[in-house]
Amino acid sequence: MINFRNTRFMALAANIKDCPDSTMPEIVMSGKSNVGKSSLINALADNKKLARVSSAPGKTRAVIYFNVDRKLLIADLPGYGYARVSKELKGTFSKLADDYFTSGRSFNLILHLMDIRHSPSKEDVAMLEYMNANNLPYFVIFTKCDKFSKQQMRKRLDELSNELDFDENARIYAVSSQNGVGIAELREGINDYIFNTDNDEA
Ligand SMILES: Nc1nc2c(ncn2[C@@H]2O[C@H](COP(=O)(O)OP(=O)(O)O)[C@@H](O)[C@H]2O)c(=O)[nH]1
Ligand SMILES: [Mg+2]
Repeated sequence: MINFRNTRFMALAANIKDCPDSTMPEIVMSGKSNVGKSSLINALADNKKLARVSSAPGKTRAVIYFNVDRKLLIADLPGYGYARVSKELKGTFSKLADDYFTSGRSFNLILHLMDIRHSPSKEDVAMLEYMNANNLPYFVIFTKCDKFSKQQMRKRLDELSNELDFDENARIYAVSSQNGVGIAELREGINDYIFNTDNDEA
């Protein structure tokens, strides 16, 4: 099992060409500004000082890399990207995040975050379509679940699953970086997915 507590800042890349080469598996954080990407990295690592958490959306202008236990990279993308995901949405996105998915860089898994309280945005729907159409492996992470009771959360998850078109292989997680709900399950899910321990059981 990966020791997520052993997570360190690794590099910052303001340009797709500056992104470090790596031989390690890579996870990409996706989702609009303020959805809780940096907070989730901190929660996974159990280190509040690791990724900068901002209450002012859209501040991150670089891809920030974290090295997890020397076994895994996490790339924290700037806000929303993905202009090429949907032409009509062009202009509302950051070029750097867009480049990330279209430059041919390889990664193993996308964590696509959505706030459980909000209706999925056009960008969320476009991103899900894009990942489905391109067979990109992803987990859907609903964030800020501390805002709901368990019962509300279950109801909301049902609604969202009906509303959204998830790939049949995509796993769905409901988490809170604030009270820790779902974080241990997510660590385990990432570990199993990346290192295929699911397949070793047979
Ligand atoms: N209640 C609650 N607030 C959260 C949670 N995760 C993040 N936030 C808040 O949401 C805001 C944006 O978080 P941040 O991690 O910077 O989002 P990012 O822009 O996607 O990296 C901050 O004010 C966080 O404190 C959560 O699980 N619960
Ligand atoms: Mg952030």
